[in-house]
Amino acid sequence: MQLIGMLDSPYVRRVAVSLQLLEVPFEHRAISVFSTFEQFRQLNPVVKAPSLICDDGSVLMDSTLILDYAEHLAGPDKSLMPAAIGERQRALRIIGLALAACEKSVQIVYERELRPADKQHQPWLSRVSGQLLAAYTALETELVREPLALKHASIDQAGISTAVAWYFTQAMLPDLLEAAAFPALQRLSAAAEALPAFAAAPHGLGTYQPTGQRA
Ligand SMILES: N[C@@H](CCC(=O)N[C@@H](CS)C(=O)NCC(=O)O)C(=O)O
Repeated sequence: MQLIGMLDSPYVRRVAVSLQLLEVPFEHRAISVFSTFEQFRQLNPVVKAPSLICDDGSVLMDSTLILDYAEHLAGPDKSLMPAAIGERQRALRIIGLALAACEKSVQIVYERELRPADKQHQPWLSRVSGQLLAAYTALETELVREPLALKHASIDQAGISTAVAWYFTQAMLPDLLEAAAFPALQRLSAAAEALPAFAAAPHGLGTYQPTGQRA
């Protein structure tokens, strides 16, 4: 199967990291929804990243739905989601916060980069920045209350999504949040980025290289 989209998208990156940990083989094609819009449109007319071209040619989109498919392909033994209801509830809360942080970060990036400077709407930026801060404040509180597992064999979807979101925001909007005020998120991010699955799919314009292959 093929994962379509750039690794500077947190949604594409959470899928690329997760597919590795689920041991679902895939080819990554770093096609941009912006600079290579037409090429992307040929693969998925809706032009949403990530898109997953399944082995039968069917095209899935939305990272969470792609991960649902990948989880079922991999089987319950490899799942990145906890089965016990209490742990699952916490994982879902954390993933929801991480996805909200991704969404708010992307909205700010689009507002800053796609809209002409004189058309930027400050009340909207303030609103979205406040929502972003709220999401990361809640994530920090969750991590302080109970740290997430961070080893290759134990990191789960909550850890992956949170680490990917935080790295993305820091990379794209370094002026927006005081990173030192989020020490638990900083620790999680540093540990996650050191894992082979993160290193093989680094944030940026590159292409995922299976571990052991030349980058
Ligand atoms: N909820 C979606 C969000 C995906 C998303 O918004 N991706 C962006 C790239 S970061 C995109 O496709 N942007 C182009 C567009 O929306 O037109 C997911 O989880 O995959």
